[in-house]
Amino acid sequence: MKEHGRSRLTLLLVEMRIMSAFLFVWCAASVVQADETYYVYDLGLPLNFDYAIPWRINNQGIAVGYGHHSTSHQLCTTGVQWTYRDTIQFNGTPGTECSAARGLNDLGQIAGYNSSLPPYTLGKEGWVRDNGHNNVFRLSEGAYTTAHDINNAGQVVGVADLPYQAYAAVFDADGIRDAKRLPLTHDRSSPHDINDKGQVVGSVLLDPTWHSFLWDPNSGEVTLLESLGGSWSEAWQINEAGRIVGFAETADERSRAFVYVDGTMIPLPLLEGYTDSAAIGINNANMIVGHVQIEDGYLQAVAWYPDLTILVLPPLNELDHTRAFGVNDKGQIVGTSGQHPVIWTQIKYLDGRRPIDIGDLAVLAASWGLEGEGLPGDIWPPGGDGRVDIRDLAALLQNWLD
Ligand SMILES: [Ca+2]
Ligand SMILES: [Ca+2]
Ligand SMILES: [Ca+2]
Repeated sequence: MKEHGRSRLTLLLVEMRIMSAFLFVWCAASVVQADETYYVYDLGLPLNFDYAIPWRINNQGIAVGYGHHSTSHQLCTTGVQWTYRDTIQFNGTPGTECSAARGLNDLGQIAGYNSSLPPYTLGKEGWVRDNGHNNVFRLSEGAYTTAHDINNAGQVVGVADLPYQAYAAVFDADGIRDAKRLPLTHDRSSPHDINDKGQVVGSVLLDPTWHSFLWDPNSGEVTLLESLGGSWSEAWQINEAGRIVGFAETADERSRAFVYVDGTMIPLPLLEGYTDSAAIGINNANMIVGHVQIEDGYLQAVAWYPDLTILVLPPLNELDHTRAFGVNDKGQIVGTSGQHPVIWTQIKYLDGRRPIDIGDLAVLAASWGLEGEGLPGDIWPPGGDGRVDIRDLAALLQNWLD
């Protein structure tokens, strides 16, 4: 009976999800251009990985994140970089075999860290990968150090020392210098993002809950963000206009995605039937990505447009949990579908009509094997690579009858 009850519950959840997807399509039809759609594309699990998470994507379409190798300790991850052609794994140094890549800039410099196997006796060391070389550093001799993000001016943010303190420093040919620490008395803190103006956002543990902070390391000014009527909040990314996204507690103790605009916390809309949400990424077009969740259950990746309308991002496989983490200025989104790293990209229907079908295949086939600029079938990688080949066909087929 129990089994039966559970499967009925699962069925109900599935039905709820399908219904909300329907509701969405119906509601959003007026705001999403008919000739545009979001494709989902599998970035590929590195060999022998159980899962992989692409966390951020830059304007060149390079994504970085981390995953778990099946033979590693369960708490040990490996940093990964994806381009449209291949993946690179970042191996740690002796004694710090685990790694993660967390942020990158448009020059292709990547911020990350290595860590030892639990119980972390050797702690962590930060690195900036520049021109294929990992420049490993600790902020002070022997100190626990991580790197979480790097901006286009080479400013790095991370956590250093014990207890964990947020820092901002400059990375250049001489390594890491001019480190500044978050000027607050607190138990621990973690910065998550820095923009090109040098503004830093993250979370700080105070009395005794987490609060979002906005910090300008140059002036030393710190602003604490409110929650959404509850007690805690976490800030995850800031764009060049100073808009901040994250999630915060509501008065009814739920987690809710927010965008902070000119000093005001704005809760982002939920989908019908969902109780919780989180916003993790924002680009300079004010597009926001994250997920909505049914209480302790279904995770659905979404994007919020600047007018706060909500777009459901399609899964690789029906019923996959999906999450979105990063979005670049071209609107390319990275996240996960099930255990797989994915990219969502907006491209046009080749034949001008939904769905992706034989009409689109015919357009692609007409330019098959050709090379040149602006070929109609050149849909992959996003923006085209001047060739219509098997990779373009694969991108089309993965979204057949979308
Ligand atoms: Ca950044
Ligand atoms: Ca079509
Ligand atoms: Ca192509």
